[in-house]
Amino acid sequence: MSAHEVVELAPGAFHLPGYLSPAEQRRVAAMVRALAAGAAGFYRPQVRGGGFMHCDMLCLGRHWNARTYTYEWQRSDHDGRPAPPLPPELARPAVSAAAAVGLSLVPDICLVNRYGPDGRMGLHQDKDEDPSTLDAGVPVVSLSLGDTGGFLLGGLRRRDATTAIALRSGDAFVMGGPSRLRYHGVARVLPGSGPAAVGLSGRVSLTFRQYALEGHAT
Ligand SMILES: O=C(O)CCC(=O)C(=O)O
Repeated sequence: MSAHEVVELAPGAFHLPGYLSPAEQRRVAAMVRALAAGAAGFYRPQVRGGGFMHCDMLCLGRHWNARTYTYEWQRSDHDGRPAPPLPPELARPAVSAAAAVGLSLVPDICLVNRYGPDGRMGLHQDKDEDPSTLDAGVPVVSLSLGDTGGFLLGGLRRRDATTAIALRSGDAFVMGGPSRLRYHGVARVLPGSGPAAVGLSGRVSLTFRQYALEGHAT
């Protein structure tokens, strides 16, 4: 039984408000700042149609190509640099958040999203991982830092109704099991709402994923 507050919004969809302590938020934020200052930092992905996403991204472990919607080792849609490795100590709280709701995640990918005051992300499914993990309902776990994000949780069809959830600095969100392929997005960011001590401007979300089950695709 988890000592943390857990709100189950649907089978397999869990909001864990305040999952990261203020000290943990500062630790994760410091790691994000260090990664952002590295050779392969944040960039603004350009999507298939030529438009740009409304957030910056930094992919760890594997790179998510915004033009092909596939994972790859190099940032071939940006600067060709290899995706930096995912540090296990960054992934640790995502593993424990999944365990807190009875799910198992061995993350090898983290997409770090950085939203400015006008940042948002349209409704989408996270379905570019290997079918072995999608079929098994291996969760995607997000950690939120900085400004509050207006997160939208939808259903399994794009047209399904959505529920709005405020994701505040320190919150974790888990989508696994029958909710693994739910549509979701970020409608808006509340500028200036985050704790200054975290030391990040805007909102940063870290979404941890497992590409494949052991023995499946490489
Ligand atoms: O920023 C968030 O909370 C959600 C990010 C997201 O939907 C994604 O990375 O697929």
